[in-house]
Amino acid sequence: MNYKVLDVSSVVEYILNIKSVMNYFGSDDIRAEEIGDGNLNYVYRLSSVLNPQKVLIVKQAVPYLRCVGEDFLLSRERMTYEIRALQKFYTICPSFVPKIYYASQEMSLVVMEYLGNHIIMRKGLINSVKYKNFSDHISTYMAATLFYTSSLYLSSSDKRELMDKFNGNTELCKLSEDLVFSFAFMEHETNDNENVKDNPEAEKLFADMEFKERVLELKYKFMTQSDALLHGDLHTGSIMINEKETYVIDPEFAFVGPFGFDVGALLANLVNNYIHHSVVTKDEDFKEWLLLTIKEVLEKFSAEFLNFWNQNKNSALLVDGYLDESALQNFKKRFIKNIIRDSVGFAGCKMARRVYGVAGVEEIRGIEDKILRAEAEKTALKIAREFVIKHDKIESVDEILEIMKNAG
Ligand code: ADP
Ligand code: SR1
Ligand code: MG
Repeated sequence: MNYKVLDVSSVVEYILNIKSVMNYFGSDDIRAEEIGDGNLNYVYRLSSVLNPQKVLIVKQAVPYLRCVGEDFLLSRERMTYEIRALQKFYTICPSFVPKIYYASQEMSLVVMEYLGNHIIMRKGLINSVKYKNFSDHISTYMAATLFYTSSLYLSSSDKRELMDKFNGNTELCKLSEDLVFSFAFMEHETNDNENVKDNPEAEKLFADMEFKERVLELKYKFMTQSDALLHGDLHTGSIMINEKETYVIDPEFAFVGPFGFDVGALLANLVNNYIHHSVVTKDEDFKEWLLLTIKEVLEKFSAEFLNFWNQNKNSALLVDGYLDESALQNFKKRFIKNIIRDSVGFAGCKMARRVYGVAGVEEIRGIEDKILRAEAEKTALKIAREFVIKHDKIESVDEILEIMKNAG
């Protein structure tokens, strides 16, 4: 079928002709509602009238950016990469990725499992909900997806084949290059200019050449370092969760990039939530939980990554027997420490871009009281700056937590 943008009625007509989906529903009494709340795409919840337990999600990319409007063109082929990434990550981590029922590149859509008992993690965190399995789940997800798509596991030809499959996601990579590393730190039409205007903190940020030079180094890493297949937008709005399970959705920004970028995105979003609770709820107990969670996520990620590496001896990088055991372990430890350092740097960029850039986060931009919002923004920029400037000297996770505690 030639591409067309679906709506609540045509999505049902479309789905009635898809055998794998109809097998799931078992009857044709399907109704749809649009539930998308993201920046880019349309998401439909399809359910059976007779059997309301039967529910699936249809997500379709449209040839523009939803949150800006039809004038901001963005190629719908981004869905091709979301499909490929969902499929790849599902083979690596089936318990953390929704099951796909059907996918069509032509229609730029995917039909997937409905996570009806889960909520977007950002919303839970804003309401001070603690998720006791989260650090275990997300550290396993990140260590496995990054390790098993890298040259530390794959052969040289398999790695290049993987890169070929994702190299075409150029528009979304460019969007991140612009939005995460550039526009939010200078005068730009896409910024939240109502807030930038006559704001001394914005002026200070835009004139901070020490910070901006270091951001440029991280941007260069993002553009050139092809370590592993990344989710590419791993914020807490891309995680659906409940007290037992954790799912990672929405990998349309997937590309082969630096190890630290996904870990950094997650860190940034947990820190932004910490700032929200420092400024708005003053919930010290929840802030403690966030600090502990950040520590656990980073330490468990490092341990799991090392564990996968120790279990898999041959790869494009290392030929078994090339280094003696003690040199090998030193090399691996230094390597993983550098991933954490890069993560801290990327986290700094990702936090700072949410302050004046086009897409804010609810924890900060959603604060209605102007004075409190300004306080949250100032704290975010303070932590972000330290993360960016100090990232390559970080020796332990505790130093990251100290930076957070000292700022807020
Ligand atoms: P976008 O690419 O526009 O950011 P998302 O993939 O983040 O779209 O989806 C937007 C929203 O749709 C999510 O925030 C979530 O509320 C809902 N959603 C997406 N996928 C699912 C799913 N598999 N199950 C339940 N809800 C989902
Ligand atoms: C205009 S698109 C803005 C942001 O939304 C996505 O979730 C990514 O974070 C992107 O940078
Ligand atoms: Mg999203």
